[in-house]
Amino acid sequence: MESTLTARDRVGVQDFVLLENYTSEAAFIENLRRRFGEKLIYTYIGSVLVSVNPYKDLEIYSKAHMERYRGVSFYEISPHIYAVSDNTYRAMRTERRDQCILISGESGAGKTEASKKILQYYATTCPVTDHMSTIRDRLLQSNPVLEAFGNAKTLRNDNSSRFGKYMDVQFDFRGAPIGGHILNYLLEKSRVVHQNHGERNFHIFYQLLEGGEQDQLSKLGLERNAQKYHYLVKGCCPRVSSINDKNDWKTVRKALTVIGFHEEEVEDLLNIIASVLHLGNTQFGEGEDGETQITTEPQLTYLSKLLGVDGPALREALTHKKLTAKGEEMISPLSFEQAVAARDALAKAVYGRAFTWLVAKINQSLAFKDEVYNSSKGSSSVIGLLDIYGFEVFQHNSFEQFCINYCNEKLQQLFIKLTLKSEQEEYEAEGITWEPVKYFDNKIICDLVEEKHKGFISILDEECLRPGEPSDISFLEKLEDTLGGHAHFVTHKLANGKTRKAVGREEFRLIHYAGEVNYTVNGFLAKNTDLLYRNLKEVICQSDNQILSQCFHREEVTTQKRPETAATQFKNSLAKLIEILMSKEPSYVRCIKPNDAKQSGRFDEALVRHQVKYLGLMENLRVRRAGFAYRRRYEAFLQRYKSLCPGTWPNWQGRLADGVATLVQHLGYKPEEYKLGKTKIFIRFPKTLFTTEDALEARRPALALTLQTSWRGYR
Ligand code: AD9
Ligand code: MG
Repeated sequence: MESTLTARDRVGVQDFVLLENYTSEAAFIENLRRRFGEKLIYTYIGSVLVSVNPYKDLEIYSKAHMERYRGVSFYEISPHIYAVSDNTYRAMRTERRDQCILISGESGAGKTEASKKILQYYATTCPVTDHMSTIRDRLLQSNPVLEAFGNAKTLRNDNSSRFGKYMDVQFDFRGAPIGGHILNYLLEKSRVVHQNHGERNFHIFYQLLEGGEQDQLSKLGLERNAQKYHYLVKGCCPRVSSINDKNDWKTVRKALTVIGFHEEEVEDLLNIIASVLHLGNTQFGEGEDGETQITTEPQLTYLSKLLGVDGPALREALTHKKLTAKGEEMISPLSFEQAVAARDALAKAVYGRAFTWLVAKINQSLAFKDEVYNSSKGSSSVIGLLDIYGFEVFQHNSFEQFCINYCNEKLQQLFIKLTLKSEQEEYEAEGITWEPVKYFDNKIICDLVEEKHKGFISILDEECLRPGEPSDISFLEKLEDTLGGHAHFVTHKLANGKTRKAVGREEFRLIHYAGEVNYTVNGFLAKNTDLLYRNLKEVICQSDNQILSQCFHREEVTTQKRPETAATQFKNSLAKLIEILMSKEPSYVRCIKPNDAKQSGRFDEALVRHQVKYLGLMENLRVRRAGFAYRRRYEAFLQRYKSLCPGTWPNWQGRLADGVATLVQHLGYKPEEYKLGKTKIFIRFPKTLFTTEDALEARRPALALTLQTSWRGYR
């Protein structure tokens, strides 16, 4: 293998663990900045990969690059997403333990790109047979489909994932991919009916309009012009220079075929997409008696055809609601605003459920088929990839940010627990005394949100279900009553009766592990109940559209049971996710966005500093450095330094541990500088290692430079 080491690779330290001044945030950021300046976007904290989005193609993802990382240890080669992919894969194979790679970072930091690169690495480097190539192709092709339906152009990212995603890739005993499964989290449904200025709806709408064939569009009653559709122009941004909707449509159509969608299913799916657009163009006005009525007849005709429902029933359901009072059903007309809200709720529900259906359908096609892979029964392992929204703080933060930040609290807790656990386990396995590390345990914030009866979500649910007239403000008051005085919950009211200016009257503030966030309480109740009028549901339940009839069940309208609220659903799905992750061995990729302008070569220090904080990287480094800065297996250590000691040169014949002991005694290591475990040497300070490296270079300058290791990169 050729040497991968050049002078450029030696910029800064390749592993933050070897920073002299490891508690200094400034030194941390300076190291990132210097490396970024040399297009070295990857740096480790131990085995955690920190990645800075380069916003340009660095040509470091070719097949040749992949080959270079196969079977090579972290310390032998410069940091890369392929190193993490490969190490995880090898750990899965050799230890026969399920793995997961957790990718985090704020919007636009490069999470989705990272997850795609990992998947491509496996698709390219793992062995496959004919059967398996189908699964491999489907795994790869699930991405464009999910991105079309679940991603959108936002101010922060032209291809922003508007849902969280966890994907299991299943491998057989030979290490070949044989199946997959996707879990999706909290799609941002509100985008279907509204987009902020400069943002778009989900890609699929624009793709269909740009790329769909003319007769197809005619059948759907659509015009090839996004400007005509209210739901597509709220953000005044139907076109994006970095996006080619027409080409993307072709990719998505092909991907749907590869995944195994039938033509009828694709047709049903497109009918739903088109019906959302027609819903957006459905207008209401006042009839002669002042009642709300639909004023756009052609839309209604298309809607009943595309949704496969009875026209008059749909008309009535869009303008009336059904109430049950004292056991009797009553029909009452909707006001103009209520009708608009009912229409939007229907669009969101139909789209949201179609997305869930899509994921289920992809899962069916990725499912591990026992009868095909009979031989590998019972011996498969899994690598899970988590690409989920990072911590978010905007000018205005609402229910969505609350859920996202709560999710990040849970993941941070898992991260701390697992990092500490693996440190502790390693020390114990090596027979070295475990030195407890002090850290901030954010369990207190997780409890604040999710505790039964007195936690945030319980209070929210209670208020949503309360008879009478619950409102966002009454909810805020309840929060104050129950959580006031909690160290991590603050409102505008101060204990002395005065007002805290930094928090508005309709806001509350949570002190997250990553910082303080003010949330506007407006909309919390509505978003949590996610209400769709019962009579609209009844109409859709009878749909001829196969997808809709699978998504809307009759029991929903007949049962007295209230559906789970959005927050509780999210809480439960997060609990399941944490359980899944806990059962696997984790690796981490922490993504950082270098600037807000999506520009290459620009490193905005203040912005990066924020993210270093939100990602808890300093804490991570502190925990990793608390004991020993560096550890290395005996054979690797001996192999590298044996030439520095006559007693170990040219070959040590005895026990490895004795060889290392002889070597470090000769090098003059002091007892407090290192410890010898069962299979590894632990070095407390980076300086010790640097001195040894200097000795090596002084002795064999030419040789040291040609060794394909990254040790020299640590300076
Ligand atoms: V969001 O939370 O879904 O809004 P992500 O997923 O973190 O966000 P994404 O991976 O979509 O961000 O990256 C944003 C853009 O940055 C991509 O569309 C690329 O243009 C760019 N990017 C990200 N990573 C790389 C990379 N390794 N090399 C080159 C990259 N460009
Ligand atoms: Mg993404």
